Amino acid sequence: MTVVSIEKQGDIAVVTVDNPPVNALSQALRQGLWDAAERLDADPGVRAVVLACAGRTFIAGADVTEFGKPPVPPHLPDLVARIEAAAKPWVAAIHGSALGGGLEVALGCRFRVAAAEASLGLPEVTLGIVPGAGGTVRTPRLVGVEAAVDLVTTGKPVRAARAQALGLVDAVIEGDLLPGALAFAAEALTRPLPAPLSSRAVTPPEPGFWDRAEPATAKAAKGAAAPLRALACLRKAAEASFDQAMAFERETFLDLRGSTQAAALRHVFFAERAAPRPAALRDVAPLPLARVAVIGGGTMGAGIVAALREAGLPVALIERDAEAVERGLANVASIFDGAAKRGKLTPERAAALRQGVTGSTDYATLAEADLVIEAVFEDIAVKRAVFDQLGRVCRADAVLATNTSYLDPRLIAEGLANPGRFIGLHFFSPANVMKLLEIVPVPETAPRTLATGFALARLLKKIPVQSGICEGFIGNRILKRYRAAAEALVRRGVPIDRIDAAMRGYGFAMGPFQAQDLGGLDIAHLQREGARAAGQDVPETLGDILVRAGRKGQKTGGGWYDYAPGERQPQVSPTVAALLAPAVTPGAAMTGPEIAAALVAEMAAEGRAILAEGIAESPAAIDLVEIHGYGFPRWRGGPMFASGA
Ligand code: T1G
Ligand code: NAD
Repeated sequence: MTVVSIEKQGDIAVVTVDNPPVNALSQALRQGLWDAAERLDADPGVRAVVLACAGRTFIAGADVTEFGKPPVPPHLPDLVARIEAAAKPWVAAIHGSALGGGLEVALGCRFRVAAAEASLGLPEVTLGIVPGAGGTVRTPRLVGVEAAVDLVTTGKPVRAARAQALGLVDAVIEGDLLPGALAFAAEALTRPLPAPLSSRAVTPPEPGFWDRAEPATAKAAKGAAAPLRALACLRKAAEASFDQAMAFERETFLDLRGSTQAAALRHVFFAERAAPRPAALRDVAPLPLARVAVIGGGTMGAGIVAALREAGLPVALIERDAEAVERGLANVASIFDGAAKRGKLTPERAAALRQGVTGSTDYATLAEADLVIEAVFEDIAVKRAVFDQLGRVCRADAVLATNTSYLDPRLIAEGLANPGRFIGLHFFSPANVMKLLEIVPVPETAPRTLATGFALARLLKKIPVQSGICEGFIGNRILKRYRAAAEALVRRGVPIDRIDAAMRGYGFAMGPFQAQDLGGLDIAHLQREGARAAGQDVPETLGDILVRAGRKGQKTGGGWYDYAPGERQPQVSPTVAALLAPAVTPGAAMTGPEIAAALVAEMAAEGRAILAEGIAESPAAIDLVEIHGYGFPRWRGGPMFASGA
């Protein structure tokens, strides 16, 4: 296959890259571009070159699948230098995404123009590396140090309009890109050419800039190594020569490429891209989703409504009585209004989102719904009554989903007519924020219903993971083991705050006890009490002792910690120490890393049991659950990756 083709439009050559799916810079593509530069330099009939891409995007970066392998020439930095040194000016015509090596190739071009929908970025730090082909050296020469630091250390792409404001692109083309780029090239030839980026100087940043940028970058990185290493490259670019900075960037790139963090982040990258489209469902068409409904407007229901609205769907919200309808609508409104207050939404957008929700108590309004998601009380009788009604009013092919956390979906579906339409869709709180969606089919679930669950995840931009049926599904089952293991350490005398600090040190935003204080200890306690009442042998936990003493978490002013009124800062609690003393044998001395290693090993052990039972399909699926549902540090790759599974 020809990945690079050349076509002449008068005295301007168009170099077209066609390397599906995302025009990644494979060896063949690098060679093809190199050869094109040679050929066009030698062609006296060519005065300028437009570099464009076929398919859905400009060059999306280096080929991530080549990262583990020895690099084969032409190396990307040499290719970028070759294009920059071309005798005729190159104009990058960018649509879709110009990311990583793709943007670096564009920086080798003398000009960059972009379609209005295009985005440009250097996401390398999200893969545990730094740009490896001049991104840290040329970017500050084009847009200044401050903007370059922002682009490179966060890895966040920018849209064309913002890119133009920064100076990253020379023009935004409205209408067809290629004719616009050709016109731009023709016009550029009438003026003196700007200097190539490698021969431009870097404007030094304000005094004290680096002293502020270093701690800010370290804080935002939360333990990931690449952002600070990228910052060091940018500093080198600002303080040393172009060649010295290029050498420093290359050295940093090669060093990080082989690192455990980079391997972990690549693992997550591929797992996330594979998750939305499981191979088993490749030939199964999902049900188109236009009319959706949510039953129950509490914490979860309101969050699910918000997520559906943000994806552009009008939503019907059903509650049990008129008062509950009002409360449910108010819950939804407060999500949007809160986002507007924090500046995340304009007030107009918040109003439009609110207006797309219709509240009702009448199931008859659901006759034409394509999808109904139930989020009522976690009570089997209540849920069954809901599905009994849904079964009677909804279309036989409408997808009927439960958001249950712990109930057996098979029992909820019992007696439902056309059970092929039933499925578990387990959202995480807050449902409009958390990326994870556990998809739980019952034995009767039809492939089309399952495919619709995955389609919904894509629509909501969530990461779907299929789970088999067991208590707590994948995520909450591992959470239970993790919490039990943390309690076991407390029983051996490891201080509660030391355990939380160890997990924060590992990269979690919060330790297990802090997190329980935030969410409340009572829900899990009630669940254990329920099991005990049903005759199961559930041993007394330390959490039970605290709840019995009225300590349910922050909402009661104390749980595992004390909280000053109105404060969220946990304080070590002498009361808790006294309450738990009879259950604690002092003595165990563990370092933070030992604590974290022990607890992550417990998560992975539960993960292995889950795999052995066929509940999860792969170790990567479990890693996605932990990263997107429970705050496991992404750069550690998840508990299975971290434990070598
Ligand atoms: N390399 C190899 N395969 C890639 C790839 C890449 N860079 N990017 C995507 N794919 C595959 C992906 O696995 C999937 O495969 C298919 O393409 C479609 O992807 C030297 C070192 C461009 C915005 O980080 O952000 O350059 O499942 O489903 O939703 O400094 O892909 O079909 O088999 O995501 O339309 C920097 C990552 C690399 C870009 C398109 N570049 N990609 O989104 O499709 S580091 C990136 C994306 C670098 C240099 C450094 C997105 C996209 P399959 P998709 P999409
Ligand atoms: P909640 O108590 O905040 O909300 C439940 C809502 O359901 C209430 O507004 C109630 O009025 C309504 N409701 C009760 N019976 C109804 C009926 N017959 N018809 C219509 N509405 C009815 O509870 P929640 O935390 O939102 O949990 C809802 C479901 O989501 C539960 O199954 C729970 O296990 C699950 N879940 C909760 C979380 C979480 O973190 N809270 C996370 C994932 C899943």
